[in-house]
Amino acid sequence: MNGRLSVAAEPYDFVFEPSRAALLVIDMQRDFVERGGFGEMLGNDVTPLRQAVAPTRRVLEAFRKAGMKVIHTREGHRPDLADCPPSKKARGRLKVGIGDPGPMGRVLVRGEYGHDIIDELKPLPNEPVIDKPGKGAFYATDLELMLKDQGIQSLVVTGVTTEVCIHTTVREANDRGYECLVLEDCVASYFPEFQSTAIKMIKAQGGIFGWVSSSQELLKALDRLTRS
Ligand code: TIU
Repeated sequence: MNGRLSVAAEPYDFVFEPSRAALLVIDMQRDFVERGGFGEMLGNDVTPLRQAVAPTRRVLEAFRKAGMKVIHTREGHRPDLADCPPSKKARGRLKVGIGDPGPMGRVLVRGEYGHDIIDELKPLPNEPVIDKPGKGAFYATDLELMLKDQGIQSLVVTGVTTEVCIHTTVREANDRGYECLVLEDCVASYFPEFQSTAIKMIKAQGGIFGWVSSSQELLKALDRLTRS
């Protein structure tokens, strides 16, 4: 795992050291990706999010095969909702909102079936899962400590949703000095127009927040690594 890898990306190639990189799989929870969860309670059709599952699984498997680090996140709250801002609970004036019983258990509450990660992307025991109360994965979590302790500098970012938790996390990471590669087919939005605009916003202005590539390009690079 020595030497740097280069992935064809926009606005230019993303170069990283595999031993100092991690795959971030953000919020691939039933609550966002399946019917009857928080995403649907917000008024969304969840089907566009399913498109990210298969490519993300291929990338996840490639990271595991290469012995590279993987970190998962889940958005949600303590059962007593003590870490849920009242403003967040009230937002949207939902009939069934955060903490209320839904078809997959209490909405966006840790320990409930809906809060957990979908079976296709189930974390392995050696892959940390960061429980986050906000949209960003750095806010009120130990993610930054974990990245520092493991010498991670580069993040390959996948998950949902592109303009909400992906953007917030990539912006937080960028401000902290991490380099982020967002895989366009491994992130998804409930809104097609937000998906394309959010992707453009990341790579515009010389890569103002990060780089954008595809699962295919990333897999090509990892293939070179595992063959060498
Ligand atoms: N609503 C929406 O698009 N997203 C979220 O509430 N959370 C995440 O993006 N994970």
